[in-house]
Amino acid sequence: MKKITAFIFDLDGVIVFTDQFHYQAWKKMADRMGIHFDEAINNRLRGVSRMESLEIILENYNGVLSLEEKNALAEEKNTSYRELLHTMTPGDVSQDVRRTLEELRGRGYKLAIGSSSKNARFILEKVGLLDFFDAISDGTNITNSKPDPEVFVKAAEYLGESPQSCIVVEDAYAGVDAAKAGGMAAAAMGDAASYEKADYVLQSFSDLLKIAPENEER
Ligand code: B16
Ligand code: MG
Repeated sequence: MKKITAFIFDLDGVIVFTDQFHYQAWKKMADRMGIHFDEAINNRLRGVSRMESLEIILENYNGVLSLEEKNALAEEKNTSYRELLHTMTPGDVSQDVRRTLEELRGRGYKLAIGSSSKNARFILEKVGLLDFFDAISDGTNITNSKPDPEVFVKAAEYLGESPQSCIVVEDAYAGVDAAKAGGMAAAAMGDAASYEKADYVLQSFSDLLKIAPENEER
């Protein structure tokens, strides 16, 4: 097994919890359209791109929409979502997450973001982490979203590391699948913690320190 030299973090559900904002914004659009939408459906949207999320929501819509209409709905949702993101502050990143990131950096690991979101940089700026990571791979630099490995493969590339040297930290089944498809190890938390494909299960974010040896042991 290759030595682990880097961690690639999913954003929503791992570093911050914007899933409730996604839910509220999609719910507002779905209610206006008379489409049934609930938390169970929202769970299926984890790690999935905006347009693919819309397609999942439209499974409950009895009608046919043009691409322009779909784009308008995605835009409507994104506008509501960004209004909610504006309320975020550095306080939205827990002490557990901040301390663990600092400790991993102190142990000499490279740290990257691997998020499907086109709003990733905006979110990172709001919580004061935009300049913290060594690389950011997000929805703006990929053509295929999770479970395709592209976002993580790009993150490893930007870091100058081989996929086998990286551990991906994910909360979504699609994200764990993406990591494995990219040849990386996957540490799962939250929704994905019960996924058998995960190599590590995290009860808390700081559990990462247990799988990240100190410099001298590496
Ligand atoms: P946006 P992640 C994902 O972020 C979210 O989990 C998913 O619900 C969302 O649809 C996707 O980003 C796209 O987000 O509309 O902001 O481009 O978990 O990959 O960090
Ligand atoms: Mg996520």
